[in-house]
Amino acid sequence: MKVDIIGAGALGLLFGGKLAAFGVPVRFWTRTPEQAAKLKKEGIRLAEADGTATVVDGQRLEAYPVGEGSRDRASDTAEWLLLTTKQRHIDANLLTFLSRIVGPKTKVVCFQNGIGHLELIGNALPGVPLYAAITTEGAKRLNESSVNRAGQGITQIGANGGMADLESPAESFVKMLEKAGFTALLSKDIGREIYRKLLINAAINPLTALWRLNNGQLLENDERIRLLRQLCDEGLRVYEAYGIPYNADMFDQIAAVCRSTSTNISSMLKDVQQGMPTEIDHINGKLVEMARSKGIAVPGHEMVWRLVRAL
Ligand code: KPL
Repeated sequence: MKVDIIGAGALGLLFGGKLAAFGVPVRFWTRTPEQAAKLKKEGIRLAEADGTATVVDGQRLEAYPVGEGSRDRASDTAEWLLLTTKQRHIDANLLTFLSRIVGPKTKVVCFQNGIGHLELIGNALPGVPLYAAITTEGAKRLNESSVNRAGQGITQIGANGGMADLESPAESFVKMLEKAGFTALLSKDIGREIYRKLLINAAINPLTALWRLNNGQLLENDERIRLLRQLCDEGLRVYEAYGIPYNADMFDQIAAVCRSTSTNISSMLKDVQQGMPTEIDHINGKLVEMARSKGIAVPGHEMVWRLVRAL
């Protein structure tokens, strides 16, 4: 069962590295030729949260820059394609590239935060089975070929649109992830998980990025908690208007994520610190878009969206 990993950031290296260590043939598609060469030369160094480390020999990996030789390799298609890039890298070039490397047996799993990408990919790859992955794995890329697993999380995989006939292949993928050392499960309602994660990210990420705080510090004073709650309540009003199901304890879930990842910095703060564009448009921007088209006021999301864009 060959696996393509598109995007060798923290998540790509973690999933690709552990699958390769377990013996799955893994092919990385990187953003730069330099990273592909480094992975081939040095392999992947993967440190677990308990301090143990594994090195996956580069000889056992395939690695190419995105775009290179995709036509030649079209006959050698993977069964699973894990899209582990950030949303902002899903552009016309990447979509064209994906349409060239998928084969008749390829199934695509999207690991992005936010919403909007599944529609883009679904339109670019008609007929290709599409899954979403929601993961709480914490990983930190140390350099182009090494990654630290900050903490073991849970990865939920579900078919986009919840199509029942896509469940049985997903079961075998989930089993493969489990054998490779992940806690994974099949979700029959991944849409609900996507929106749950969207609101967690829409509340935590912009506030940590604007105030330069780690996730746990959001709970350290009443003013921060009040804003966190405001973002949560506004988001739930949007979900109500669209009939998107949510649990009544959504704010408690957000607070629980702040506590369980208290010393972590959010991916948005990380992007800001590295001077990279953030995912604000795909997270709060999408919520604002949804709210506007139903005439719902979401002043908190409007404000953080503008402020983070201006950073
Ligand atoms: O997913 C996250 C992110 O940083 O993007 C959270 C859950 C907020 C953890 O940091």
